[in-house]
Amino acid sequence: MNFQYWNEKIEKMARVDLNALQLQKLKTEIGYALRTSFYKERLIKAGIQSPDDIKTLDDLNKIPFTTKDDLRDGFPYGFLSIPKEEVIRLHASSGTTGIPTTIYFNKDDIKNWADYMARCIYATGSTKEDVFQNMITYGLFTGGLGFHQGGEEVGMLVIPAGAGNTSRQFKMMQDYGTTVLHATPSFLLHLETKMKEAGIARESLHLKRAFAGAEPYSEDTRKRIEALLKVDVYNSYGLSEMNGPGVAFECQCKDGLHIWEDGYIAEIVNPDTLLPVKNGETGELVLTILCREATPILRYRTRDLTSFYTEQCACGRTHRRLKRITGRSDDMLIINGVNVFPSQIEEVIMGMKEVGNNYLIVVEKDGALDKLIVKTEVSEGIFMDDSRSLNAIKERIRETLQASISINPKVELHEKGTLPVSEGKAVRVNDTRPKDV
Ligand code: DLL
Repeated sequence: MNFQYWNEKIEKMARVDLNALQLQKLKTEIGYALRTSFYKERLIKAGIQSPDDIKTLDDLNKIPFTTKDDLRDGFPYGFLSIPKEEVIRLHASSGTTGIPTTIYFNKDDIKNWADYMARCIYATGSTKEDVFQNMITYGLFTGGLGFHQGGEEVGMLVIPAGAGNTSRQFKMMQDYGTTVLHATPSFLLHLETKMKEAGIARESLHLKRAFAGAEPYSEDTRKRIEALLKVDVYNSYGLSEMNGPGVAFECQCKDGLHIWEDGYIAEIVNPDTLLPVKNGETGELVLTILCREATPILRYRTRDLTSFYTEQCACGRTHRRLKRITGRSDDMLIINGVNVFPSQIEEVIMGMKEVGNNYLIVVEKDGALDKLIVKTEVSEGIFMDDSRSLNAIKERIRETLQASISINPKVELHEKGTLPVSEGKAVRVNDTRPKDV
């Protein structure tokens, strides 16, 4: 394979040099943090009065973790480290509480973010020759503008298509000769369903690759999208608190996501003890940003569960790779006492050829007990009036799920294209149990 690097010197930097660079940038970031009302108090309490109190990377351990609640408590300006007139943009995510987590950027912060995004896009083999259709929400959500700037930085022709409206998306792909797509994995699957419905021949399109992220998905889902749309799919990870997309991305090897360690310090901890896990073990990802001045965030608990690969990647990049995010420490379902992650269910069903492109997990109370219902669409060629084969399929899905998650679910089959599709991130779980139980 012919690998290409956006910034070869940094991407292939020796570990000692990378660590030295991290230390230097961490000290700078501590300087920014000491200017914010939130961290000033926290850091001084932790014995850090100035950047010089950080002597080695291990001194990071002196700094308390930051949580989403802290960011909300600091709303609106508790984390701002520069005068307001230096701020040129904000992004925000609202979540369920109504108080938005708001991240501010100055000019250099936006430049840095675009540069990391360009690094990600270029690592997939994309170049200025590509036509890039960015089919994700623009606005306060970081996915739209984040990828947009990165694509422009690479020099691609960027189409700011936004999310939804599949027929318009197909028209743009045909009119402009789109070669690269960006969307959530659930939207890419939906697109394939709609493409068949609209009678659009794959050969009439010029697609080569797709970037898919912003929500968890399994390796089988990747393979499915690749087979259906005939594109290479690259996993993209990020979160608004750390700019948005551009934190970690797959290279052409498609085997784990390189986390850009000159921009982020990554730790993986046990979510209960908050102590580091052994290298290669799964735990919660904790991130410290090293590439933003306006809103420094130190040791942020992402809640995302992952692990580090222990070996270096074949592409020659030295920045460590994260395994596909399997879920969040706060999205685990407890069903009659058994723990299950939605990603485990997806992993089973997306590997079954009878299952179509969309599914929904419902959890209900059935008397005193919990009931798990897995609703899936059936794949093409399976007819809803053939009750004998439908029953056999249901039984096969039920048995396979039970063997894997130790819960006996009820399985419901739905016709292709009939389960709800959301424009943004897919809503995969509907837990209707009363919250106080
Ligand atoms: O989703 C930023 C983004 C936009 C990433 C576009 C990639 C592409 P938030 O809305 O703040 O930001 O959501 C962040 O989404 O903590 C994960 O739980 C989840 N997530 C993001 N990417 C992935 C991925 C954007 N590739 C939250 N795999 C994160 C699994 C992901 N989960």
